[in-house]
Amino acid sequence: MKRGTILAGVGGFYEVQLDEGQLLTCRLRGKLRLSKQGVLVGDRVKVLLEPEAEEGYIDVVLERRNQLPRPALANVDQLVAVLAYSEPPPNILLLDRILVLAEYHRIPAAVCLNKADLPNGSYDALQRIRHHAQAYQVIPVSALSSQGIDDLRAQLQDRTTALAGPSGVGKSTLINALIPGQVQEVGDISRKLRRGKHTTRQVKLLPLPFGGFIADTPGFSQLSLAAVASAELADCFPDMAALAADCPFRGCTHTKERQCAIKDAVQDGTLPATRYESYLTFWDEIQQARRY
Ligand SMILES: Nc1nc2c(ncn2[C@@H]2O[C@H](COP(=O)(O)OP(=O)(O)OP(=O)(O)O)[C@@H](O)[C@H]2O)c(=O)[nH]1
Ligand SMILES: [Mg+2]
Ligand SMILES: [Zn+2]
Repeated sequence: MKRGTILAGVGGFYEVQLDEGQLLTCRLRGKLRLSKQGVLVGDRVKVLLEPEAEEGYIDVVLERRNQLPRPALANVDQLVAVLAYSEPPPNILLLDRILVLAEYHRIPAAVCLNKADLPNGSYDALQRIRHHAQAYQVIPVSALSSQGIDDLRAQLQDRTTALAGPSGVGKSTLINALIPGQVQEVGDISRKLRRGKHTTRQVKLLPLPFGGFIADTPGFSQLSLAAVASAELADCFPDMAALAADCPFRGCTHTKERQCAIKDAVQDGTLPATRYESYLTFWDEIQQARRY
């Protein structure tokens, strides 16, 4: 039996890359077909090989380290939130939604700011994102000019990464830049924004030529935070969680309390006001979701 990673699955067939590098089409053994556990892209599996054939059977799914919902993806080492300097301009609330979901699923996160080749406009997007996302590494790149691509490559090497971000920021273009010969569908931005839809749909892990895997996760950023309990929300903001220890009230929600270390930190500039605004927005969203 050999070990491998599930790269994709369609209609009962799974594409598996064996640890030796070989690609196989596999079906599930009967007992797995019936199990509730299911099989996800990213799962580490043991495969039975048909002699002489390029097909196999998935016999065992090894224990998952973690699991992202919709798109269902297992064993993710990091989530990289992709934004653009402009076209579209950075959406801070959406960035925080991705970062909170990563924290909630206990997956390390980083930020990639793409389209560094575009003129910077009236404000410095990189400086603003670096200030806002202090707790995270921010990597400026351009998929078109290859600026910063080496830094991104170093961040991705030998890890399984899920890219998340709004439509049009250049996720597919970045993947094409990282994997020579790979042709991800790249969308015409104006057409896409009008449709409000993502060009990329199915979850698929792509092997990186320098080691590791990458997946595009379209739609991830539209996920709701309803599953997050209000009390857990502050823990999903690592920069806030560190400060919350100084709140005088136990179980402080950092919303209506008169004395609150988080509010003090916003006042004295330790915590970016934009981060706190995202917290309040998500807090309300979670409260609303509870009501139904
Ligand atoms: N100027 C510039 N344009 C870029 C860059 N990267 C991507 N684009 C353009 O941005 C548009 C959208 O790129 P995509 O790669 O399709 O964006 P995406 O994030 O995959 O979008 P969805 O698949 O809809 O989620 C295309 O017209 C790309 O050519 C970049 O670094 N600089
Ligand atoms: Mg795409
Ligand atoms: Zn507080």
